[in-house]
Formats: sequence, C-alpha cells, structure tokens
Amino acid sequence: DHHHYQSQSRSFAGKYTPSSGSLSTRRELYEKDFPLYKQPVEIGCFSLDCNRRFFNDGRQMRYYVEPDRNPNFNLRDGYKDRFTKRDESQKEKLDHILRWIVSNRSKLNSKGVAASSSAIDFDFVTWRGHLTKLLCTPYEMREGWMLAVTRFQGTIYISEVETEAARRDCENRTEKHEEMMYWGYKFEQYACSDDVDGSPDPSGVVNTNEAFCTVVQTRLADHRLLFSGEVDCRDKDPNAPAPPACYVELKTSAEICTPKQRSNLHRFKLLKWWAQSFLPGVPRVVAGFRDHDGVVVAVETFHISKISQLIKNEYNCWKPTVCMNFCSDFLSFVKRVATEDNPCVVYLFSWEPRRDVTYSIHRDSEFSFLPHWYVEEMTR
Ligand code: 0WD
Ligand code: CA
Repeated sequence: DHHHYQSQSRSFAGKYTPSSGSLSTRRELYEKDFPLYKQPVEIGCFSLDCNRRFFNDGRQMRYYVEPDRNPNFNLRDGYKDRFTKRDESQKEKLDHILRWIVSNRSKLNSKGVAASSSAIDFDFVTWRGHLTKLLCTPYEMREGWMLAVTRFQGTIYISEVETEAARRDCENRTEKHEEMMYWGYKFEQYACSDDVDGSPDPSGVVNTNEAFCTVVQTRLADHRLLFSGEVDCRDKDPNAPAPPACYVELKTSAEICTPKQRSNLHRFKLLKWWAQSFLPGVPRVVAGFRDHDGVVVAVETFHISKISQLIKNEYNCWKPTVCMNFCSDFLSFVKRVATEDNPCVVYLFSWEPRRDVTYSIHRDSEFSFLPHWYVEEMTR
C-alpha cells in the first residue's frame, strides 16, 4: 500500500532488543519493512486567538483559496507596519495540549476501569512538531535536539527543550532572516480566507499568535499516540472529506531555476514536508516558490502519498521507512528508560548529529514541565 497507512491492526512482531543506555541513529539499522502506522483520526481541535488565548473549538480555522499558478504575491508587504509577532520567549511546552485534554477528559477516559494501565488510554502525548524532528533524525546533519520525557499515570509526555545551539541561532538571527520568517505567514494570508465563502485579505494584519490546531489519535507499531499540530487551512468544498483529509499545509520555498535546485528540494525539503504532514494525515502541501525579493512567482501542489515515488529517482535519498522505524524504536527506547511514574521526574533525551541518542535523569529540576494544575486536575 503506497499510502503507508494501515486501517486494520496486525500483530506486532516484537523482537529481542538488547537493553542499552543509548540508541543508534544509523540509517542502515532502520531499513526494514514499513511499520504499522494507523490512519490518523481527528479526535478534537482547539484554537489560539490573537492574544494567544486557548479555546476548545475551531474558531481559528481558515479556508484554502487556490492561488493563480503564477501569482505575484509580495511577501514583504506589511512586515514593517502590519505584523504582530508572537512572543517567542514564552515557552508554552505542552500547556495547550494539556488544557485540551482537561477540557475533553470524559471522551478520553478508559471505559472499563481496569482495561488500561494509563488513565487516558495513550502511551504518548506530544506535539506533532516533536515527532517530525524524530522522523527526520537519521538524515539530519546540522541540528540536534533535546526532548524532556515524564511518565504520569502510565502515559508518557514528551516536550522539547531548546538546545544551547538553537538559543544562540535564535539570538543571532539577522534582520534579513527575521523578515524571511514572516514570509511564510504572509503567504498564508494570500491563500486563506476566514470564511468559507470569503476571499483572502492581504491588507489585514498578520498575527502569529493565532493558530488552529488539530488533535489526532493514531498508533505507530505498539505505541498509542495522541498529538496536536497546527493546521494552516482546509478545503472549502462542503463535500470535501472529513478532517484531517480536507486539511492543506502551506509552505514557501526559494524559486527553482535549475535541475540541481529541484533535486535539493526533493532530497532535503520534501523530507521535512512529508514527515510533518504524513504524521497527522494531511494529504497535500501547497508550495509558494518565491524569488530573492520575496515575490511568489509559482505555486505547486505536492500530494503526500506521491512523494515517496517522486524521490525514488534521487541518488542517495531519504526513505520513509527509515524515518518511521527510527521513531518507533525511539519510542520503545523511551518506554524502557522512563519507568518511574512521577510528574516531578524528567528523563532528558539528547541527540547531536553523527552521535547516538543518550539520556540523563532529573528530579525536581528546571526541566519538569507538567504544570501543577494539570497534575491536580488528573489526580482528582
Ligand atoms: O517547541 C515547539 N515547537 C513548541 C511548539 C513548544 C510549545 C508550543 N508549540 C506550539 C504552539 O502552540 C503552536 O501553535 O507549536 C504549535 C505548532 O505545533 P506543531 O504543529 O507541532 O509544530 P510544527 O509542525 O513544527 O509547526 C507547524 C507550524 C509552523 O508552520 P511551518 O509551515 O513553518 O512548518 O506552526 C508554527 C509554524 O507556522 N510554529 C509555531 N508556532 C508557535 N510556536 C512554533 C512555535 N514554537 N513552531 C512552529
Ligand atoms: Ca505552514
């Protein structure tokens, strides 16, 4: 099945894995059969408004309005005078997802009391973006990561910790780079409307506090996952398939002028685009290709289910099976390591390119990330 999703469960052929203090990220080790990955199901959504306030509904949903194949969107417009930027120093960790869980707890509780060891019937709770990083790890040559892990009531929570290198990069961003980060949000404004029958309004303010997030449930091998990811927009056709199949991911990328540039898009960018959208079952990515002056000169749709075919012609390219098998083995590693069920204990998993994944253990430290309100709410 070239879509790689599985609609039915099949038995998990658990095999002996030696227990060890580290996990290899070498690609060859993960060139196995594609693991079971169930069709992701949307179990809810939430919105963050212009002040980053949480709402347990889809009020920030936007609708995709197909741009001209060769538009002339100026992505620099409004950067100076119509841009409200989210405060990046506010580290939100898993807070919005935890608020969603508390608001929807009745839907999540196991029906039979003794049916499960975990109170919410999931092995892992995390952001989709953290899983994207895991999927890309065997091919990542530049940026490492740190993931804080806590086991609480049988469920393992995973929240990213900013690395020293990432903090430096963030502080040393050039003005040019700062502006280019705005371009992606500006493209969204050109391609989305707030109302199902409306049109985009590029004269408005771009506010990066606003977000619509889907909450999906799925299973990777024997890992039951609950994660949330930000969704750019949906198909406005009322007959479009149900979420997440109606969702559209928007991207901007440098214009492609040479075969070498097309090859680099396939070898590096499509890996990240594929991983991010495959995880929640978003079927298509619409890319706006811009010139050096930030003008979108071409728009192209990439269907996630066709990407594995597209890249097969590239020499020494990434493989979806390596990404999924690494992620599955990493989650098994985490289950083996994070044994103490305690909201104050963090297992900190760290990885740097060309190294193995290692971990350290922290009790009542600055890495603890499950808020008191969440622990209290879930224990009552
Ligand atoms: O460490 C993180 N990445 C954290 C993310 C820590 C705490 C919160 N978040 C959350 C925010 O609540 C946000 O709404 O990130 C959410 C998005 O989560 P995700 O979907 O799991 O992240 P990811 O797949 O990496 O990014 C999706 C989109 C990005 O679009 P592009 O096309 O550039 O991939 O979410 C935006 C961005 O537009 N985004 C963010 N928004 C707010 N905070 C963040 C962030 N830290 N990172 C990406
Ligand atoms: Ca996007």
